[in-house]
Amino acid sequence: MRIGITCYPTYGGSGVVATELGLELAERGHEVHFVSYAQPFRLDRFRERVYFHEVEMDPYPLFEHPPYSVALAAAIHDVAVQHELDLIHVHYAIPHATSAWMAREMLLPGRTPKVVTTLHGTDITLTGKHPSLHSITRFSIQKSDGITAVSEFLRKETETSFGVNGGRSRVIPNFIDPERYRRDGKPCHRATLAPGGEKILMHISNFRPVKRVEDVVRIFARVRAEGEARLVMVGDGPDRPRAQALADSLGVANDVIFLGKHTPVEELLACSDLFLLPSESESFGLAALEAMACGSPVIATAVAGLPEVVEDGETGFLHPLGDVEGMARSACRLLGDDSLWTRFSEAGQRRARDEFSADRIVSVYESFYEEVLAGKGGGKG
Ligand code: GMT
Repeated sequence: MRIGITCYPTYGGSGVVATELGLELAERGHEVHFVSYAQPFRLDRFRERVYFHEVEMDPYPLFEHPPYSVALAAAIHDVAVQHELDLIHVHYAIPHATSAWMAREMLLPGRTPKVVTTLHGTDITLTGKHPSLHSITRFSIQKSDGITAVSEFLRKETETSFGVNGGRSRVIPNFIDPERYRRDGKPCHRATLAPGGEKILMHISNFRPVKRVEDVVRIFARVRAEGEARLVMVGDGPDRPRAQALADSLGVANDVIFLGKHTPVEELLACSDLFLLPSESESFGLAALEAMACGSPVIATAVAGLPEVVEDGETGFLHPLGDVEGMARSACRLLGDDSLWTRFSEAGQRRARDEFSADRIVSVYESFYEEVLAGKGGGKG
């Protein structure tokens, strides 16, 4: 198949999933064309059958708000014509589903690629709900030939908030490559991150308010009060200064390392003893899955799609939103009981490998593409 993929290219789970999917598809012999405003950050070296098309936009004083959605539509259209795409797969509905719809409308009948939209999270739970975007988001999702959501939670939300008939969308969860995400992955940075043999707690995100990074620091401060530990904060975003200030005021700043953006994350996760994800909402929680695959039990909130990834009492502990005290207690319990920790760590690795391996999930995407191309993806309307 010749497949176009559009995603946000910077840090963020939807871009990671889109890029890894494209790379896996290329490995399987498909031709993959990424179309975006910048090179997806995991597209870091030459791969056979993988192409990147940058969306060009000239700055112009009149464009206080540059019309990216339109430029993207034109780029998708041009790539579709030039490379005779069979299918365009867009990740994150806004504005990608709309641009894909525009591109398809521009094409000659009979030569139109099918459009698949994968919903990732805030496109449904936050931004897409805003009155200024709701009707066009709904329209563009409905016009897709195939719709996937990364969790059952998100599929239901799409049904409730956008009236997308449940039968029209398919749940295809996120995935990891178990060869890369593993406990014995090399190199190991434990000696650098925790030179005194301290336990390592880790958090990886884009530090947006939805991630509640201050809760991460509060949980850590309670754990640190009970024993030697270090917190490794990976990523960057608007709430980083607040988290840093809080670590200072709680007297734990010396044990909190703010690494900033860092790839590959699997190098870090392989030496994490506990992964903290106290998010307000998480339609899936790819970082939690990556942590589990690397043998790190997860302490998270029991919200949105997280219970579909982290099994409470098996691969981690889930707590109500804001229950910093409870999450700290669970963290201390796991860190203080080696056999419990080992059981959770092994169960997490097993679950990641058995349920969410790239091998398995990419095949599901391929079959879904086949269905869509055969006109069985749920239809438009
Ligand atoms: O929806 C977002 O906030 C953006 C998106 C991203 O690009 O990081 O994150 C969502 O998609 C990820 C990949 O499918 C999921 O693992 C995240 O849980 C999800 N974020 C939220 O639902 C807040």
